[in-house]
Amino acid sequence: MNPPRAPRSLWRHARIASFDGDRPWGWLDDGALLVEGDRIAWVGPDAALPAERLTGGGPLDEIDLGGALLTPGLIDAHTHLVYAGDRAAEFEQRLQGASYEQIARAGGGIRSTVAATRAADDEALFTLAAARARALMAEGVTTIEVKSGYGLNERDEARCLAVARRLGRELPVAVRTTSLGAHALPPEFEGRADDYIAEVCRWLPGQQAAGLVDAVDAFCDTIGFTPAQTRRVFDAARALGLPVKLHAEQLSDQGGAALAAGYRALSCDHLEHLSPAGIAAMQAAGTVAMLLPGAYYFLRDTTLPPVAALRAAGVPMALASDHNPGSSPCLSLLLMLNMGCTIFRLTPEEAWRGVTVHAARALGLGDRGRIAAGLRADFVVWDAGHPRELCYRFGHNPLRRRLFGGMPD
Ligand code: DI6
Ligand code: FE
Repeated sequence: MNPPRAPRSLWRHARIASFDGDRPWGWLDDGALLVEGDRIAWVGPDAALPAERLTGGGPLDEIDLGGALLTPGLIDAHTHLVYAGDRAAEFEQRLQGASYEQIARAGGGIRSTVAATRAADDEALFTLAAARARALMAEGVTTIEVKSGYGLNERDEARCLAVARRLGRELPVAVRTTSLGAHALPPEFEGRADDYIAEVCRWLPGQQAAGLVDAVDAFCDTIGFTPAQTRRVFDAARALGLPVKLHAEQLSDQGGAALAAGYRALSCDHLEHLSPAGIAAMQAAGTVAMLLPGAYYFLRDTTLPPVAALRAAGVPMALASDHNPGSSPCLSLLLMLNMGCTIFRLTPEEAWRGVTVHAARALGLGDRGRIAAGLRADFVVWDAGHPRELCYRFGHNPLRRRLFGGMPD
């Protein structure tokens, strides 16, 4: 049996921010969008709608948007969505003066989430992750990257990746999975980080053979892994033809961004302590800078990522929630639009490109993140007149309709 085809639909009189082409915002003042199946068949000025495209080809559902804003579906290209438990008590400890690093070194932090995740069964993990995914989707997200990294053994890493895959099968959202075994050292490997890295490398072929992994990530930092250990993980990924990305320069400058750029990384993420050499290497490699204002805010960091220098170098910047229980328990990409502007001083258009076209690039996906003929029909209609309004307000969700592959929610 053929899967049900999404109906043909024609969306008229929209203000469209397409992020396609050279115009600011890819702006169309009175635009129209024709959807056929799961693809955008045509987009352009409403007055230029080609009549011959509208006849034949089956029934056409026509919707007059009356000047409402239409944008690409949002892409959250850095999340740790699959885990159990929470870290509210750790939050309280931090309020009393303990630092994120001190808590991690004392065996709390990521390790406490690992214990809770290992103890949860598949169904519980799925239920928790699905609720988080739905919260993101309610704000217009249509593609989510999901990392492992709270299993930290062969079985539990594979379980977490399988839960992420299941999200993509059972919810109307696209999921890209990233294997992050090199997130933290599990307690059973205390003092044996090199042995643990050998394990992480050993798991990758099996994860790939099971169809569980689209990319490989690591946490290169003083409380994570060294550049040499990161290199071993990346060599294992490269041997399998898997793209890499890196949690780089979050708490200190380890030269991780330049290292990752040497492997043509899709993205380097966090980057608060990024050096000029790191920027130059990312620029040369075409690596996306993934900015995560939620973690910066929640850890009360004081070193800003070098946004002006990234901009001057022409490094594409993406924005993501970094949803995780320790450093960014945030389920709002709209809030990241606001924080990207207020805290990181992105322009509203940069912030928007960060959750659309540049986020797609950070996932290696050329078929989404813009409104253009031939791309996936993942788009959102907002009760707003201009996308800058969504950067300006916060704690406000003006979503009217979300379309995933041409199918309305
Ligand atoms: N950096 C982060 O901000 C998250 N992971 C990482 O490498 C935090 C993960 C956690 O604290 O649970
Ligand atoms: Fe992260």
